[in-house]
Amino acid sequence: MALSIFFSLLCSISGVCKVDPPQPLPPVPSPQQLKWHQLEMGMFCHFGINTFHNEEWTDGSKPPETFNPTDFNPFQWAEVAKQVGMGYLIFTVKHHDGFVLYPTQHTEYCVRNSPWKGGIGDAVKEVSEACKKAGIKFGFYLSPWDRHDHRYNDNKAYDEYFKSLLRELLTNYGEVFEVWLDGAGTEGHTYDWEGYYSLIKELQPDALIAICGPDIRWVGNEDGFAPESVWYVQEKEGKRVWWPPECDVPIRKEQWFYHTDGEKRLLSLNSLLNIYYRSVGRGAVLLLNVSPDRSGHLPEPDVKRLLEWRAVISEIFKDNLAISAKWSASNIRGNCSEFAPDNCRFENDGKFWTTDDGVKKGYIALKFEKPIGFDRVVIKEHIELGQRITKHSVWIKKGGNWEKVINSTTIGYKRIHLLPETKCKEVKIQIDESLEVPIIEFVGLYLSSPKDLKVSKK
Ligand code: FUL
Repeated sequence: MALSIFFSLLCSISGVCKVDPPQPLPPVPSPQQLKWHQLEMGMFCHFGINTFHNEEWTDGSKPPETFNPTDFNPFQWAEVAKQVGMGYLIFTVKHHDGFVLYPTQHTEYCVRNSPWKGGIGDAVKEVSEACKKAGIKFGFYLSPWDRHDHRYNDNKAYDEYFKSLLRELLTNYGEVFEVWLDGAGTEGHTYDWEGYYSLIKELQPDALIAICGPDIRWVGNEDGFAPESVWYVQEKEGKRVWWPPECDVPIRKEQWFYHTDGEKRLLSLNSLLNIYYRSVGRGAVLLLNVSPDRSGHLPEPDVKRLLEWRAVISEIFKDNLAISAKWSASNIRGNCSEFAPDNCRFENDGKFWTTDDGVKKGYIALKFEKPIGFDRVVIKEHIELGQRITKHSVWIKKGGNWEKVINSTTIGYKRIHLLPETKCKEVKIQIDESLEVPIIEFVGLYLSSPKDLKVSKK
C-alpha cells in the first residue's frame, strides 16, 4: 500500500507514470479474435443450387445444369456489406446439397458442369476478389454434412474429400478470415475434426474456425440474439478458452437462401434494430445473412432496408454527449493520467481507465455544465487484457440523490443500454463486481433518433 501511495505521489508530481498497466487476465483473445470483435458485424451470403429451386435444403439430386446466375455480381454484395459497416463476408461454397461453387478437382458436382459462364466460372474467386476490392475480409462456409457425395458413407474417404476441398480453398484464394463449419446434419456421423483444424491452421494460421471449431462459437439460435450476459471465456475439455459467440440470422425470416416469393419475409427496420441491440449491443458479433437472387445480385428491397438500418444506427451514435463532461473516478491506477477516466472519451485509441491492484469496484462519474438528455449508453471493456466485469450499473443524479437507471451484468467488447430519455447533469458508470481490476476503454452517451426503437418509461 505504502508503495502505491509513493508511486501515486511520484506520478502526480513528475507527470510520468511509474505504474504498469494491469496484468492480463487469461485467457485473452488471439490477435485474430480481437480483430473479429472489432469488426462487430459481418454479412453472410447463402447462394448455390438451392437458389434456383426455391428450397432451403435440396437433397443433392438437383442437376448442375440448374445452376445458372445470369449476372453474378459479388462486387455489389461486398460494396453493400462495406457500406453498411460489415467488416467481413462469409460465402457458402458448399451447402448440405453438396454442390461446389468453384471448379474443384475432387467432385463433378460443381460449377464446372453448370451452364454458368460456359462451365469456366469460379464463384469463390470472384467473391474473394470482390471482398478484397471493397476492403472487407473474406470467409467461407463449408457444410460437413453432404447429401450428394457417395463418399459420405465412408468416413475416411469423406474426410479425405473434405480436406482436399479445404486444401484448395485455403491455397488458391488469398487470405481467408473465417472458416464456417456448420453443425447441421452432422449428428451421428464421425468427422476428423482435429484433422480439419490442423489442416486449416497449417495452411492459414490466421483463419478463425467458427461454429464446429475452436475460435468462434454459435450463439445457439438463428434469431440474431445473444443472451443478456455474454461470456467469452468458456470451458472446453477442462480448459478455459476464449470462445466468443457469433449471432447468425437471415434478413428474410427463416430463409437463408433466396426464394422468389420471399420478399414479404424481409425483416422490418425495428426488427433489425432490435437484432443489432441484442447482438452487437450485448458484446457478440452479428452475422446477418442477405441472400443473392437468381441473377446473382442482392435484391433491391433488402439493400434498401440495410441502408436504412445503417443510416439510423449512424445517426444515433453520431454525437457522444459524454465528450463534453468533466470526468472523474473513484480510483485511478497510480493516480496517473495514463489510466484516467477521460481516456474513455474516444473509441479505439488504445487508452483506458483502470484502478489500483486489488480495487475491483468503483465508478466513473461524468459531470455536465448543463443538463443533457440521453437514452443510449455505450460501455466498452478493454478485452485485450481479458473479460473481467460481471456486474455493473448506471446511475443519474436527480434532485441531489443518485438513482439507478440500469442494473446489468457483463460488458465485454461493447455493451449498449437503452433507457427512456433521461435529463440530468451527473451520470455514474459503476462497476459492482469484477474478477480483477476493471478496465474500461470507452463510455458514450447518446440521444436516439426518432426512427430508433422506443423505450417505454415502465
Ligand atoms: C444451418 C443450415 O442448416 C441452414 O441452412 C443455414 O446454412 C444456417 C446458417 O445454418 O445450420
